[in-house]
Amino acid sequence: MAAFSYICDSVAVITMSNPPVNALSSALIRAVQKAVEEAIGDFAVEAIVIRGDKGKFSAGADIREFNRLERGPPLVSLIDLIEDSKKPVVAAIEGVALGGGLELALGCHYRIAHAQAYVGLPEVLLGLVPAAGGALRLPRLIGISATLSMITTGKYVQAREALKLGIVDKVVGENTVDEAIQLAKKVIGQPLGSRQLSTLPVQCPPNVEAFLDEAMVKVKKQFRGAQSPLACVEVLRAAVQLPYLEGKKKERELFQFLYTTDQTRAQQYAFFAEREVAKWTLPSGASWKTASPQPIRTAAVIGLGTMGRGIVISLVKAKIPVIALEQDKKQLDIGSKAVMSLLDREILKMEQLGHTEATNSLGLVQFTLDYGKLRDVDIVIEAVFENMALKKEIFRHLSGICKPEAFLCTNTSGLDIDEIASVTDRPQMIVGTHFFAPAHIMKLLEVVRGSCTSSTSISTAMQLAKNLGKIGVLVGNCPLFVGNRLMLPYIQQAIFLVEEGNKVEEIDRALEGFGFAMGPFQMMDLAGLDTLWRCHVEHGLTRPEQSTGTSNHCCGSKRYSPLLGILSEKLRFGQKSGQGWYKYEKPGGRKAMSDPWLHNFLSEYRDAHNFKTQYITQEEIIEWCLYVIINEGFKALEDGIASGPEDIDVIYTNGYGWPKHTGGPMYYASLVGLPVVLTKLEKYYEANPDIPDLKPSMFLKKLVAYGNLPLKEWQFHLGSQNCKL
Ligand code: 3H9
Repeated sequence: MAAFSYICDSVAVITMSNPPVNALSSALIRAVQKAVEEAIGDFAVEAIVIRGDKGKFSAGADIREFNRLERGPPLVSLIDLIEDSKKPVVAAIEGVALGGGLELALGCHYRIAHAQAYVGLPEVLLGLVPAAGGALRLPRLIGISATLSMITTGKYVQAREALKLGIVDKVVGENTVDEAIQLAKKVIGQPLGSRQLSTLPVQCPPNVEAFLDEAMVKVKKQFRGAQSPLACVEVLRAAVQLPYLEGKKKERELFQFLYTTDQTRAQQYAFFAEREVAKWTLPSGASWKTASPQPIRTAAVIGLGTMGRGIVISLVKAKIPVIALEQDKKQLDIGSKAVMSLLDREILKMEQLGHTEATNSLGLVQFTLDYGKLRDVDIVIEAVFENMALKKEIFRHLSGICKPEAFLCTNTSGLDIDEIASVTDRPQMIVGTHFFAPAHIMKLLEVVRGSCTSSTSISTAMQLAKNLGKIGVLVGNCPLFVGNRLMLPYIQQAIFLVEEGNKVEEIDRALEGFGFAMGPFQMMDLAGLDTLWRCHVEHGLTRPEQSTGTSNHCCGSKRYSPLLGILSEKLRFGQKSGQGWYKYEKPGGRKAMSDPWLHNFLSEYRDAHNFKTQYITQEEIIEWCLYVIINEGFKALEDGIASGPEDIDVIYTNGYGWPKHTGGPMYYASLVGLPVVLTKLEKYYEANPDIPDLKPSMFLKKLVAYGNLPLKEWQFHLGSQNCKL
């Protein structure tokens, strides 16, 4: 676990070893503690270097131990032991120093980092606060403001930025441990007082109380409903107001309180779920372990609209050369300008983060009108708008031009992959890659398997997702796949509630209160009402004879609202046209304002169509809107389109703004209790038999019949016979 060896007679090098990320398990902490005590007690040792095995310092506390009763020897006392050592201790940081790993490094007197390493205090992402002195030592080193930004967001900081901030003393390109040993030797015998961070004053801005009050307001708004970012501000307040030892008590109290909450459990579940989804298996037995991804050295993107632009930037950021193709000169000019300006912004951001090589990215994009240039690329990602005929024409063309080994992907939000594959000479190499806008920022990639898609193609697409810094989730091929399939009933339900007299603002407020970054109406305005309407039309979800409102609100026996179409016909597209469900200061504006025109229009619409007004509470709004997502989630599991509840949760928390501190729709359902969800759905469906989305899924009923089973056991009752992956 931890070994120490002598180098040059005087420096003890302690190596932490707990693969794969040297997480600080109880056993590792115990071993490091023993090694440090030995080194301190050994007369032959004059300085100590602590490093991590296999190029990684440490990813912090062992999260797998969080659910166990054994809490092990506290990391805090190990860090205190290091800081109090009279012999200088140097941290040699390679790979990562995160959470408790960085806290341990902050207890060391000096820190040297490899240029590719990064550091951070991501406890907040697990619903916690740093609890081994990180939030107390860091502001003494880099000040309150920089610490606040790091601990409330949990962001990772690249070594060069860490150097600028003052977190590390030196950044090296190679031989980190040798450099650390040299530094350790150099400082032997020097006073360590100024290097013991806990003894230093906190660096504060002039009016620190007002600064923290303001920070609290901002954080509340930014992380709606999440407790841990607020607790992070509280820890910082303690760092400012209290002496170090009392601050430590407060830090412990907050950690212990958070540790027992549902939010922490939900966020830890989300952490492991994000890693589980990479471990896909097909009914044939092929899996992430058996299939080999093919290398992607070059790529092409077809279509430079919003999605295509973001996809090009994603590829460039992953250092993959891209050929970007448009259909005519005018579109190419517009698209290439937009890509270059996005790229400039991204390069600037990357340079500010210390990526000096970022400017080279400019040379990685080539724009063209010529399909012939796509002959040798390893992968093509088509990103034209959602139209089956157009997509088929493009794939037919690609099939004749691209080399036989090239993978052909379609960025579609829900069209049939098999139909697209059917026009090509290589259906086994056709994959759906559903990116989310803005594609260079959003972390989710739905990887859609058509009935012929090979395991190698899946493996390659999943690996590409990882290389792009995204989370790939494998889903089956059904209309709208998983994400949008669950989203549709949510949107429809929200619109039905408006028809019944509830205000768009109230519905948005209720869902934002639940933790969504924006409610359904602001989300529709952002996506574009015309785009959504076109998507409804393309997927056959509208009544063709009725795009304008008449008195009939049924499609067959199903309730149907024409409102999206009516607003689109009135050119109320949302943000882009300056008016939609809200009005905006100008076309393209972002500040949503309540629109009296819409309120009048809706009131006339309700009167004209004899809607009965049914105001409901905020709690009921949440239930009506979210339980249809959950219900559809159970149906997707039943249909074998998603392989497990974790997949749905990862899709929702990473692609649809579902708050991570509730784990995702399926985890949330398990938290509320499946019998409660079922009873409510039954009640709502009974009152609205014309809304089939409220009809409880058979799988949900089956699970409830077994009692309130924990989420981990759902899979067992699902069986694999239905799996469409
Ligand atoms: C903390 O430190 C609290 C303190 O304040 C003190 C309290 C007293 N523990 O992500 P990957 C596993 S809280 C256990 O696929 P990558 C992970 O599950 C902690 N396991 O690789 C996976 O397992 P498997 C604060 C961990 O290269 C494997 O390692 N620290 C931990 O893409 C590979 O992970 C964090 O929040 C852990 N701490 O990324 C750091 N970390 O192979 C969280 C990872 O079985 N970790 N595993 O699926 C990360 O951000 C990324 O994992 C890391 C590597 C960047 C390290």
